[in-house]
Amino acid sequence: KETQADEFLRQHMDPDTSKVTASYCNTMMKLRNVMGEPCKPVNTFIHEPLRDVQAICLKGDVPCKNTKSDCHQSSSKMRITDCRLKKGSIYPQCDYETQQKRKYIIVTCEGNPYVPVHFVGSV
Ligand code: T3P
Repeated sequence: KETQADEFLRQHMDPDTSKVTASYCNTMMKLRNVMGEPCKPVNTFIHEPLRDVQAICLKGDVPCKNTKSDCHQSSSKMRITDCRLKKGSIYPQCDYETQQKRKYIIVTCEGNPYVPVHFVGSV
């Protein structure tokens, strides 16, 4: 069974990509099997080394806006791509807009080792 940590890697990690094209999200959301029913409204891929993303869990405690465990914010801006579902897009034709950004990211972490399990957002 896929652990929450593995799910985070599948849905949110793409360290080896630096430049993305307009079709990136439509390709990646299918390739990584992030397409559920209904279409997932927003999903972020992180283009930084895994160790740098895992390190976020060890510092940078910030309050969570929801009920989830513990939130941690990166100490530097990270290269990310936000995939946003286009208006009117209906499953199974989940059509995504690709937006490259550099922002601080916020994750929740769990377990031992204490690793990212959910992407909370970017600021
Ligand atoms: P998951 O918990 O599987 O990582 O917040 C609900 C989901 O939306 C959550 O999925 C994370 C995802 N999400 C992003 O990937 N990027 C964002 O910027 C936001 C706000 C949510």
